[in-house]
Amino acid sequence: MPTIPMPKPQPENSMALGRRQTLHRLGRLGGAAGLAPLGSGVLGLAGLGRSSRAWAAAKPDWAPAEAWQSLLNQLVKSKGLPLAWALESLENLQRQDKALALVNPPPDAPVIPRSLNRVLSRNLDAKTLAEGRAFMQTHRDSLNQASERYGVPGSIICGILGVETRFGRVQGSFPVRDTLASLALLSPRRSEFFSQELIELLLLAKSSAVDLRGLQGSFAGALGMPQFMPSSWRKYAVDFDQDGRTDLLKSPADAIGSVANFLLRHGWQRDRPTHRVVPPTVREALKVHQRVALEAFVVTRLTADHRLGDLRKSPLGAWIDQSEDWRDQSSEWSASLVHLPEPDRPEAHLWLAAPNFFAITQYNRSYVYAGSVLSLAAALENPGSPPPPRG
Ligand SMILES: [Ca+2]
Repeated sequence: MPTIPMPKPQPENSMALGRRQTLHRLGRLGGAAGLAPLGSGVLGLAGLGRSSRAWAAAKPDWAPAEAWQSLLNQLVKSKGLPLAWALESLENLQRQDKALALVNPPPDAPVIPRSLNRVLSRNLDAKTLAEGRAFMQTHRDSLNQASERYGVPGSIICGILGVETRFGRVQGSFPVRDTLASLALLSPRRSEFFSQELIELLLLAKSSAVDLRGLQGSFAGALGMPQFMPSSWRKYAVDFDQDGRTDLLKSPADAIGSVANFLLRHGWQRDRPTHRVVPPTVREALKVHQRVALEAFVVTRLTADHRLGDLRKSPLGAWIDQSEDWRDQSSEWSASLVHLPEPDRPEAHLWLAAPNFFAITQYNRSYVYAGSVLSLAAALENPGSPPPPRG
């Protein structure tokens, strides 16, 4: 997840934060009792003793006092963490102006229209394909084991790791703690989301060997080979090489198992197809009223909302059943049609999408993202295969 999940036009990021809460004894500075309630309009600095002075003194000079207090309140009151530990974890924060600018572009910044073709040309270049084939070869055993355990093919896992970080090579160079703190304390957009992710990061560091100080990631705080946000790391990462620690930064096996576990937990269905690209020739052969009839099966959300049985009765029915994979599926199974965007050609790409397509959109909430992952996966799975139809 190298990019901040953008909320429009598709639904908000739904990755729930980990609910696991650990109660700790309050630290020597007093903890929750030292923090004033939010919303009082008064920060309550006076008369609260050493703990208030400690958190006020620890505040970065660039952080608004109320946001700082809110963050500490969440850590200490909601999560039950020691104030002393929280302050130490947030010591010497450096404001990350570049991350703030990337998350909050100016209103007049040029908008780059989304384009499947452009994203495919970036993600299916010769270097990425060569790196991907080498990665698949080197980590064949882990990929096979993950496929066996979670039901997700190795090529799909590689598609995600390739699009996210070029198989771990490009993991981001933003200091994650300082980046999330800057976004939590200063970002006009989604500061609550980043606050929760910062808290998850601190909890992750507390419960594992992850060293906060040297940790680098994306401008939105995504981490490691699969670019998990801290909440996803805590919720879905697995120690797949069983060396006693879950390491998404350096262990390809852990990254492979964690991506597969994430997809399974977001609805991946073993041994089912993901999608089928509707070829332009098939669409061009349709009459106008048939094209209109297809629109009833097009979704803009992140779920397959139609019955395959109804799609079989649509003008695409014969084409769907040409595919053995699709012909074998029950009529009660779910599928829908999606348009993938191309500037000025809104209907350039039409894909038949199964629940597994939409599971990938839970990783990054975009049809273009899923299309890119699936196209890279297909290219890695079938070297020499023709490039995907470009609409
Ligand atoms: Ca491990």
